[in-house]
Amino acid sequence: MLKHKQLQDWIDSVADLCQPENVVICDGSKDEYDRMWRLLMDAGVAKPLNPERRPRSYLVRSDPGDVARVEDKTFICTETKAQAGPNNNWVDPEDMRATLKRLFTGCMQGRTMYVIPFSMGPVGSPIAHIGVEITDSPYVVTSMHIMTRVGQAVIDELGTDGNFVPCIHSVGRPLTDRQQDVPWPCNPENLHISHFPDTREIWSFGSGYGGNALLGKKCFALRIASAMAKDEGWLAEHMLILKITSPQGETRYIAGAFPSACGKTNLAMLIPTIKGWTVETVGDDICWMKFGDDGRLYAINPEAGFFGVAPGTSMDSNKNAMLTLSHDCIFTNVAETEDGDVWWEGMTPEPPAHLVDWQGNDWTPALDTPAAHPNARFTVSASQCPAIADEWEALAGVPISAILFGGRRATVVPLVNEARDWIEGTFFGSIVASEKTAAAAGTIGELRRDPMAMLPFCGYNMADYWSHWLKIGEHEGANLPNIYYVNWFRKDIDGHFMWPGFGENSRVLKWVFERCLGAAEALETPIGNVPTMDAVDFDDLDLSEKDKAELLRVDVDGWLQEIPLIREYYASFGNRIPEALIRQVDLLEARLKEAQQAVA
Ligand code: SAT
Ligand code: MN
Repeated sequence: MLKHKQLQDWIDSVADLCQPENVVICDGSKDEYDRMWRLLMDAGVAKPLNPERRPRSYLVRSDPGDVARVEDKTFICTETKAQAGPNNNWVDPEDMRATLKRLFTGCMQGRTMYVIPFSMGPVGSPIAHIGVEITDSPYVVTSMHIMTRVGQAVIDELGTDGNFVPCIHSVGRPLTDRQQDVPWPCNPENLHISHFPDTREIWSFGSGYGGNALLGKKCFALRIASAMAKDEGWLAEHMLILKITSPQGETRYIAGAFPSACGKTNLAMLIPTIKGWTVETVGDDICWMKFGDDGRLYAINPEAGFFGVAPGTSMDSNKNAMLTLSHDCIFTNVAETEDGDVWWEGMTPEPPAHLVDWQGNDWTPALDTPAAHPNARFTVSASQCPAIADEWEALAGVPISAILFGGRRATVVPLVNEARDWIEGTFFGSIVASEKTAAAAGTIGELRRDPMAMLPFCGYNMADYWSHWLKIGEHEGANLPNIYYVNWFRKDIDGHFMWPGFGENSRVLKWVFERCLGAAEALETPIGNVPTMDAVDFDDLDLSEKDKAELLRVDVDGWLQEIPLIREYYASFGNRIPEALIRQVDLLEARLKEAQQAVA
């Protein structure tokens, strides 16, 4: 019996509903972790990797029908459809409860129900929050051990009446009549990833993979937490957190939101190419920020591990990640080498001559299928990262000096520009987009908007979320971070990337850092403050003067072409769109027209 009556009652009620064979309260111990792996190996879903190459590491192959987050089966169940907004799939809470009751009744028959008390953020931090995940998947237990803080310390922190977010997960495959289990049980036909932001509940059915099943991550730390943050006056964001230190030993913390496939993990673990500067990692995916007494925003990484995309990760693209993965790591859906190690596309310039692919079949480079699934993942403790900052578990969090927003833009958007104030910064965040197609010169590719990189992760109406951002800006005594829009992905007319990216992005971080100290030069332009040519450290870079100028150019015509697209996008949110953002578009348009006339 737990001391926390509400927790015990909830566990009992879920057990009554799901009818597991037995119930285990997880303690987060090494022993428990090893026990889960023995179960997974017996089930034939996991195998240990060669201990001489990857000590204490495992390879897991999921069902080929369960390989990624499924956004069209992800639901936000608020009282009204408008509260969920056009950015979410809404289902009436009563209807969803009826569906879930049907699905979850008896769904754990023949299985063990694991109860995982976990903390998002260091236990005892005022910025952290606690959840309890119930699951019938031992793979989820092992992953939660790495991705969150699990165990008795969390139960102690909860005391007799502490708050927790209840997270219920089932793979949705009861084992009735001693039926033989499959290696990776799942139920894709009945997939439901359901959130109830008002009552702060998560119910996930049918998938064992990633964010569908590790409910602390996108479900809690973003969708539910964004709703909590709105009510309580803080921010739950899809952002990396990094620490940058100058040659003089001055330190600043920067957060950054980027849509997927923009190199967020690489930026979080970047190795600067400019002399004397260092970058360290605080977090690679999620950032919770609350106001400190000094009016600054203090951030924690609520996670304890990295759940990163393996393909494309190499000693060139992200050395720190590669070193992090050298031991005590879970690999899911990567390829296996002949000597019992792992491989994925992009890890080495040439693939090995023979592999076993992510589905367990023989693979050679002659085949035109990928050896690793494109969404193959590593799961690894953040503490193993050679670049992890000492204060990554600081209870008070770290004070954020700058926030970066960025998408993949072949055109229009310069390397970096700075918002004049928080409102303009919120505006920048709201219009973040990536171009779907590599645009030809002079045209804009089709834009996929991903405001604040939160489109799949905001647990309520995006327009209300922008209002919340604006409200944060009005916080009494606030001393807010500067906000920047960055773009590493500009292309020239021949379609080549103009900016080398990766470690060279440290040059932009340096300018941002110096701006925060009031040191670096900028020109006030229609789109905000853009660095002067001399203000960015381009030393020793193989870039022509023309390219440098182009990277920093304010493309007045291009921006003017975007104005109607922004208006159209805002209009899709109806009258919930904050006035202040419409005003930003008006002001931007007026400034651009003025600039256009000045040239003409
Ligand atoms: O599977 S996760 O949602 O955790 C990862 C991602 O899609 O970004
Ligand atoms: Mn993410």
